[in-house]
Amino acid sequence: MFGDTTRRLAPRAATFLAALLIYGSPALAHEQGAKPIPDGHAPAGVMVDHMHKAGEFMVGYRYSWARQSGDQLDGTSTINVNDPSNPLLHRACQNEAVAGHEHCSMYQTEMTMQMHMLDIMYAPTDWMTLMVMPQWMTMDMTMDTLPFAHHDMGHGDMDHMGSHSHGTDGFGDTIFGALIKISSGPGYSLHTGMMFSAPTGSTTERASNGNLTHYMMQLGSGTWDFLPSLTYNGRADRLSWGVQLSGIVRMEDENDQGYRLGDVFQATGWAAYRLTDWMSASVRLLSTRVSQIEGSFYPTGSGMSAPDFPTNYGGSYFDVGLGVNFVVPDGALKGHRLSVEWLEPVRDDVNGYQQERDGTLYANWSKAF
Ligand SMILES: [Cu+2]
Repeated sequence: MFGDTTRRLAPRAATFLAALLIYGSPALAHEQGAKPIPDGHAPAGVMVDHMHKAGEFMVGYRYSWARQSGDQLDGTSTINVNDPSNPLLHRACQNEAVAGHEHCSMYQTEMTMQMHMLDIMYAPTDWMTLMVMPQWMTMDMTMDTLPFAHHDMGHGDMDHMGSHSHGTDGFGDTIFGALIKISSGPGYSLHTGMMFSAPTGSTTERASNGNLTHYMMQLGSGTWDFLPSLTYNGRADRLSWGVQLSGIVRMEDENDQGYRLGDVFQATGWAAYRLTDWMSASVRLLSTRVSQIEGSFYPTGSGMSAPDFPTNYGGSYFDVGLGVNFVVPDGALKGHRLSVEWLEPVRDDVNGYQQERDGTLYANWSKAF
């Protein structure tokens, strides 16, 4: 029955799509006349940075890779794990609510987070652009036994556990909402982002022992989140610049697992110079503040390492970004954009005990129709 319907409708749908492609695209292609410029978009790591003209549609893909594999940090200072009195061993796993685990036995030696995001934009009018951004997350972590852990723990022969890796991957949270123009004129524009994040990412990822894994290895926040932003873009000839304030506000007290990730506040500013009609280079500064996790899913978490404790999350961070943007200015591939940016950590001031960051790579492709 459904087969029949499909057979009847499929040729019609194909004809309609072909007609849309043949007749529709010149009409939809607002950029046809004007040459697209590489710095028409912000550096790769900046989201919700630009709007579209009425009727324009954009499809984009965003990739990011971030790694922590540096020193173990206590605030801004480095911990020497080979010192038997180090706080990572003696204090990072202390939690008033938890009896029994006074010492950590494991510590994080590397964590990699990758994000694949679809970036779909459509502008029904000039003053509003709608966006949907589903994402896929992949996290990998390597842990090792803390030196001296076996001396004062009741957990058996810790020094035989050694290094081990674990990972999670799957759909992350889905971001959607609208960008609304506040003001624009020759050489500048100002808009606000009213975005939301739906908790489509899992918060029930488990470790091999069946317990829920670390908060940072879960694929989503588990809460409905509000992502407000304010973006200013300016340009004069070959130079362009921008400033963006953005945040993540958790709209629920806790998720199904009984905790809530910290709120996030970011301020970033950048400048880009158009070297040729197809390439621009950018410099960016980024300041990020992340609050501690509230609540806890302990004792479901294993509670043997710092990432199992809410107090070891968040902090304030400062990064410098270097990026390049490319666009195909004309020809068959006109309007295809590619941008790459590297964010180099300058300062980590962490809550509790965490591992130092190595940096973040962003790479985007997009095309507007
Ligand atoms: Cu766009």
